[in-house]
Amino acid sequence: MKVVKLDEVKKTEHHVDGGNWASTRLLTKADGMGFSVTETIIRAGTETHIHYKNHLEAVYCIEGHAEVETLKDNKVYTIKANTLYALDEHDEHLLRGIEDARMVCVFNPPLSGKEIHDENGVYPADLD
Ligand code: 9YT
Repeated sequence: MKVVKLDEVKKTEHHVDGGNWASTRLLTKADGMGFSVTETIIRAGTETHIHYKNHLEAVYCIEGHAEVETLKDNKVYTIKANTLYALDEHDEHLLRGIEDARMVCVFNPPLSGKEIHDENGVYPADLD
C-alpha cells in the first residue's frame, strides 16, 4: 500500500504551476493504478480553455467556486463544493475560477505528472 502526502509531492516536479491553476499530481502513470489523481487549485479571476482529446477527466470540487462553459452548446455550469463534473465526451470547455477552487481530478489514461496544456487546451497522449 502507498500513502501519499500533498505537502511532500508539492516539493517535487509533480507540482506544476499552470498559471491559471496549480496542480499537484498525487498519483501518476508510474504508480500503475490505471488512472491519475491530482489536487488542483483553479485561481480566482482566471479562464482556461481546455480540451482533453486524449483523456477522460472527472473533477470533484471540495472548496471554492468555479464555472464550466461547454463550447458545443455554450451551457454554463456552476461548480461549488461537493459537486463533480465528468468530461465523459472529451468536452471542450472554458473553466473559470470565480473564487479560488480546490478540485480533486482523476484522469484516464493517467497523467505522467508534468503535463501543461498546449495552445489548444490539450494534454499530449503520453508524456514519458
Ligand atoms: C480541472 C482541470 O482540468 N484543471 C487543470 C489542471 C488539471 N486538473 C491537472 O493537470 O491536474
